[in-house]
Amino acid sequence: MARRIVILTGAGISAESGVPTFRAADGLWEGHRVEDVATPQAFRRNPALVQRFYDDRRAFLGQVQPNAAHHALARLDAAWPTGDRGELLLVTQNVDDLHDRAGSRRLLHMHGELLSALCTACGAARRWERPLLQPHSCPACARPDTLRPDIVWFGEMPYQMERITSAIAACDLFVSIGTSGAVYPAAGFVQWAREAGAETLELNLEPSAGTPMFSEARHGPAGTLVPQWVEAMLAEL
Ligand code: BV8
Repeated sequence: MARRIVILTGAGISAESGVPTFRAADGLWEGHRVEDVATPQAFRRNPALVQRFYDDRRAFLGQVQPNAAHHALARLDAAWPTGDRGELLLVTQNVDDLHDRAGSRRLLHMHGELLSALCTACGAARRWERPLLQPHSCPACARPDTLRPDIVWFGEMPYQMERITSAIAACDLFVSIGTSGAVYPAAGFVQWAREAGAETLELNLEPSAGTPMFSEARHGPAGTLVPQWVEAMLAEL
């Protein structure tokens, strides 16, 4: 029985909640070219466009709910042991708050969060729910109009990489859910897990760039596959 589990999620787990994925035909990137919004250069060049892109997505969170896949992972987190009897870590690439709202606790957002703002003056990150494209002051240093989205853009270092690498090195099961395997370092996690001797499972709507790396791949909607997988894991407990 797997004891130490690392789960990676991507935009596909939020698709059935109505959150657009990045690379589908109607995807987010369709509306905006990647280099227009998700890089520090874009932010320097056109801060209003970038702020508005994230303000729109932050506001949209109020219209979506966690789906059966988010809730199933939260049930697994609540039931799965910790310490030397087992471990679980949910690493999400998603910047939405659906895992948080579903109740996952052992959770980290490696690419940041829409509901957080980062001060370009003092470096503090604080919870932020309103638009940034309006006059504001940093909750930490009080300077005016210094906040940016607390999002990891292309060319920036993802958050908590040490914690992620040590969890993968120690895991015996790595599960990837709803990600295309297009962006690194997240797309390389399955390789690290294989090198650690872990079992690797992909749950995705269709084959991804990483599928050949997984010891097992199941294809279908996360809202169906993830609860099924979680129920089987809970039955093993
Ligand atoms: C870094 C936040 C280093 C923004 C994101 C060449 C080779 C290797 C690497 C690079 C390279 N050139 C550049 C790089 C580095 C670059 C990179 O990987 N580029 C790619 C384009 C090649 N990476 C970086 O820059 C990263 N940082 O490398 O730092 C460094 C070292 C030292 C010092 C400084 C820095 C940082 C990348 C982070 C970018 N930010 N997100 C935002 O959200 O606005 S990336 C964004 O896209 C996501 O967070 C995610 O990570 C990524 C992929 O998206 P997915 O989540 O997979 O979504 P996608 O739409 O692609 O796929 C959805 C999947 O779901 C599909 O497979 C679909 O089939 C499936 N699906 C759909 N519906 C369902 C479903 N599955 C189940 N059920 C359903 N219903």
